[in-house]
Amino acid sequence: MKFDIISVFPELFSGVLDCGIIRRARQAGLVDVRLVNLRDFTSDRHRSVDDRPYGGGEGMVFIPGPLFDAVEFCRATKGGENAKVVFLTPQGRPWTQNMAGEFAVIPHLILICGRYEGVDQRVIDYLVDLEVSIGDFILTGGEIPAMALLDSVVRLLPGALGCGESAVNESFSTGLLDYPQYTRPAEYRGYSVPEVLLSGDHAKIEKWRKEKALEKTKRVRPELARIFHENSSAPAAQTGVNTRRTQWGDEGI
Ligand code: 4GX
Repeated sequence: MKFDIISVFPELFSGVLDCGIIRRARQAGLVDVRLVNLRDFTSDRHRSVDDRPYGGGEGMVFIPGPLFDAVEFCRATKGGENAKVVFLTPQGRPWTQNMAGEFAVIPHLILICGRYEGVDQRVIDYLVDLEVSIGDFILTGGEIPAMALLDSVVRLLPGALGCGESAVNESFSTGLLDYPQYTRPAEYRGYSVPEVLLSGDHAKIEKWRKEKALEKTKRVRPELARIFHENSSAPAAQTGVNTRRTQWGDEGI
């Protein structure tokens, strides 16, 4: 899988690209990430990427020229004609684990990281396939959202996780939050591990974990617990990553 990331701060990505599972996936050739500096596609003396908004108002907006040229450059690479262009923005579709599963089968993604007050609407209308939001809060730019998207997709690529790491049996694959985990020592500063986990009774352990997961989900994410209950009357709905109906509706890729 290939990612092109368009940003005015490509250096922000070195941490996530050069550590852990993403580094290993890159070394194994599972993913190829190219950082594209938007300023390389400017045409004036000051290398400007932004200008003041028509109609007035606070702040600056990314001008269309460098973004159109940068995306055309990314597409010009062999196989890139069909790349999907994603813009990270609080106005986007909320990112989910299901979307990560659907993105993991797309051969080439181009991620556009904006700054300031946003980008010229023509970029969104004529260049971007899908706007994605990583949550209802405002960051200083789209780089951290792009990292979150990249990270959640790369770990789903076949072979990206090691033997001990599995993407199948975790939160959201069950539709619930995770049950609590414990490891040694069995007692630490007087705090002990729940007795049932030391019992060796696997049926009892499984029942306890389900109860804990449901209890936690009800407390922290009541809306998830409701969906879980609706789905458990139709069990086919909860199978795992990348098996569910698309959530992109008419914005579908
Ligand atoms: N999930 N940001 C985009 C620039 C911007 C401002 C206004 C469009 C309109 C974000 C998020 C996010 C910060 C990325 C502002 N673009 N992106 N940037 N939350 O906060 O995705």
